Amino acid sequence: MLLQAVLLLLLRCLASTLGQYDLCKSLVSTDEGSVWEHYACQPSPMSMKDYMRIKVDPPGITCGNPPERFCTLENPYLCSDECDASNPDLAHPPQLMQDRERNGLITYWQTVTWRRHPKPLLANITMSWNKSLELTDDIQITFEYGRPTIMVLDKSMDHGRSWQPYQFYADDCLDAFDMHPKQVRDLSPANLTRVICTEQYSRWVGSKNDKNVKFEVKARFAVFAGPRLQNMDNLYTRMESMKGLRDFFTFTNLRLRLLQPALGGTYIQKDNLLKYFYAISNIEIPARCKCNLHASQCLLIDGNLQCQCEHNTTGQDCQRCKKGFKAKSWKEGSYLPPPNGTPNTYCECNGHSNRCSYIDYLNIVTCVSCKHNTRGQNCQHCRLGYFRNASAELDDENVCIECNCNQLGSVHDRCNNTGFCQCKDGAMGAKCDDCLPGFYWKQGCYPNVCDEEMLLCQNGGTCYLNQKCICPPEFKGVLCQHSRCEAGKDCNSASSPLLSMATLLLCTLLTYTLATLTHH
Ligand SMILES: *[C@@H]1O[C@H](CO)[C@@H](O)[C@H](O)[C@H]1NC(C)=O
Ligand SMILES: *[C@@H]1O[C@H](CO)[C@@H](O)[C@H](O)[C@H]1NC(C)=O
Ligand SMILES: *[C@@H]1O[C@H](CO)[C@@H](O)[C@H](O)[C@H]1NC(C)=O
Ligand SMILES: *[C@@H]1O[C@H](CO)[C@@H](O)[C@H](O)[C@H]1NC(C)=O
Ligand SMILES: *[C@@H]1O[C@H](CO)[C@@H](O)[C@H](O)[C@H]1NC(C)=O
Ligand SMILES: *[C@@H]1O[C@H](CO)[C@@H](O)[C@H](O)[C@H]1NC(C)=O
Ligand SMILES: [Ca+2]
Repeated sequence: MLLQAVLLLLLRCLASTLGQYDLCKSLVSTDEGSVWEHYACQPSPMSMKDYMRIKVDPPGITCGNPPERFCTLENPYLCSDECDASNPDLAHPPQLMQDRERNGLITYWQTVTWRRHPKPLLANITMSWNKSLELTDDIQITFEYGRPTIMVLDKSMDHGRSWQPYQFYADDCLDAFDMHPKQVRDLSPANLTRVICTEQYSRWVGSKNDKNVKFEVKARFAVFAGPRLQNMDNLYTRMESMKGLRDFFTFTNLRLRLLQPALGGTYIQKDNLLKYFYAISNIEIPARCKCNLHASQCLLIDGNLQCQCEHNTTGQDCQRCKKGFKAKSWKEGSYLPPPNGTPNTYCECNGHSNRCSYIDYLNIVTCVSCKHNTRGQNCQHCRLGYFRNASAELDDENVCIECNCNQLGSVHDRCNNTGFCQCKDGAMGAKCDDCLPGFYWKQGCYPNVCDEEMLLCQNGGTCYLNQKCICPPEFKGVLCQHSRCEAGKDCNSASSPLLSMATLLLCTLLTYTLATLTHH
């Protein structure tokens, strides 16, 4: 009995040192045998510099091609240093920002010097992972030879399609960005996700004193979790209730925009521009893969980080249900209730809404603002004017397809479950944009006036687009069935050069005869 209690205690102890949300499931024994119990889970933090792809802009910004001399800010007359891209010992390529340094040897990427002053010296460093990540600690960028006096850290959450500023850095925020300087410790729970400009990492302190520029993550966590992050449950609870909070720490790409190099604490000295440049020896990005609380492992597969999804989810970020689980629909896991969270293996709104509302008088919970053209209590139907895509699962964004009924040919813009519209008389086809046999299309379907079968044009007339017979001059009528020269009618009025000489002669003779007869 005592042994069992000790064992249990040991297990609890182990679990708490492992940390929360490390396990997606565990086997527990019940009266009915062993069953899996599922929990919310997330992968451990990693050093993401090992997995990032770096791109430096503009091309030609990296020093050494052609080889060039540079000086230092502390001692402007010490200009012996040289950058030469063709010599491995003197080259400073971008990958030296993410290497693992050995034997205390600092390796760094370096740009050309500011010889083109007053044209600004600009450089962009774009870091991509092709994976959603969540920051777990401070981003730290280490600058050799002084930190920039003006720079911006940007982030993208959609693989570089759109970008937003993450933090502004300047030795004079008001001057550089027209923003009042702030520090992260000025932030309160209400404005924690505000984008600030800080002067903390841009002022000149001597190039050896402080080389680091940070994006503070721990200090932001501390606003909710306490100064030593002892109360992470509180942070996780806030992550659930403040949607923007989790997104604030999420990214797929980062970009450093270097706008002005270190100046050594004085004005720009135009007679020695070789001491102005950027040099970065390391970019530390502690983060974890975002797996929506459905994976505890994230592995490099074919060069890309991928969540090892549990809870019958799949996708790069475990953002979908596995095939064969379409009855259930995807939802991200929840940190709540602590300490194990909820895997949320079922969602009522099929992924088309993340809001539900309780309707008092009907006593039902219903989804609100169903997206992707869906409707219904569980967003399980298609909106009017749309029909169900048979090859898409219920939680697919493409689940509803527009009916696209032809406005002129159909009764209304709705269709049945296979996309067939309801046609007006004479119209046919799935979209009612075709006519039944015996009808012709002219902004709708109209019965044929003439055709090749029942309604033949007579007396050599030709049928024009089923709309009318084009009759020879001597015939008229809808089907050219009437002769213009029938007795008692004046066929001369239709005189035309096409009339044959013989007909003309005949008619003249006839008229003459008629005239003589009536004069009698
Ligand atoms: C850096 O990126 C920004 C935003 O895309 C762009 O406007 C700017 O021209 C880039 N600068 C350089 C030096 O490529
Ligand atoms: C990004 O990752 C996805 C899924 O892991 C993969 O299919 C795609 O090819 C990757 N793209 C690039 C450019 O590596
Ligand atoms: C955040 O709110 C606190 C207190 O409400 C205020 O003192 C601080 O200036 C605000 N910070 C920013 C960046 O707006
Ligand atoms: C995943 O599917 C398997 C097989 O149907 C099932 O036994 C298991 O309980 C499911 N897991 C979750 C978390 O729903
Ligand atoms: C139907 O759904 C499939 C699967 O998502 C998608 O590839 C296809 O484009 C959809 N069809 C239409 C017409 O939207
Ligand atoms: C939709 O209408 C078409 C044409 O009237 C019909 O053939 C089809 O069976 C209908 N489909 C359904 C699911 O009602
Ligand atoms: Ca390095």
